[in-house]
Amino acid sequence: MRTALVRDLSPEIGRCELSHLARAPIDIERAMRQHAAYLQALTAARCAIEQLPPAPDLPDGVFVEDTAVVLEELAVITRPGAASRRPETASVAEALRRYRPIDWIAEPATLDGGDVLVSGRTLFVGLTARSSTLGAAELARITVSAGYTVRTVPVTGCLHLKSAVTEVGDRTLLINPAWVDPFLFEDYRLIPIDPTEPFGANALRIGGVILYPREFTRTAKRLRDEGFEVREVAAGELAKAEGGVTCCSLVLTANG
Ligand code: CIR
Repeated sequence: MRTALVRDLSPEIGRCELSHLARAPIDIERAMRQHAAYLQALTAARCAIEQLPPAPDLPDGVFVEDTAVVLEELAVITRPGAASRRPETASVAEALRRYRPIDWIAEPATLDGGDVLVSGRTLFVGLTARSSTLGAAELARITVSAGYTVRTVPVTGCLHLKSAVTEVGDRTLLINPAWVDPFLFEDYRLIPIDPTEPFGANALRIGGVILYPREFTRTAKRLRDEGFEVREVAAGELAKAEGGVTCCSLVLTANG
């Protein structure tokens, strides 16, 4: 059984951070319905849902992925690149310390969980406006004794590394080659997104199941043709806040 840490949507989501999208009005009722359906999809994928304390004053608090990197042996609490998001981490640390020893990315380094792609013992870290080389170095310092290697990856055109590439199967990545260089992952099997669906590289793998945004039908077909079990979720409202399907949960298993 897995546990998914999640947080309810803030009524202030309309004031979220935005980097690559123009601000578009978010229908809060619709966003809440979609978030509830996402939680149901997590439950159907055999995750027990654990709610973090509501944080109505933190517009981006629903995007819990950015606040921590959860590994088998420990959890690393991040120092988000956007100052407005730093108050999100304390409650996540409180929750995670019941599951793992925790450590912290120290000032002045910055790191967003959305920039950390965990693949076995390799931690790919996207270098973005949110995550610094110091952040990658901090992550390396904290995790080296547990046997992890950090590899930094330049990212262009999107918010986070995991906007551009996510792991959908063992040694298999779903990738938008316009935003991250595929040659950096040459020892992986790569599935490119359909070029008409640039935001389609963010998929949430839970065991043998892929939770995936409903609107990216062409890339979903590619995944299904490759043999993956794709479960569609409606994620359009939070996409206006630059959130994808990985962003709204921190999934823990007994083994990592
Ligand atoms: C932000 O800009 O920080 C939020 N509006 C969106 C964060 C999305 N998180 C993620 O991709 N891991």
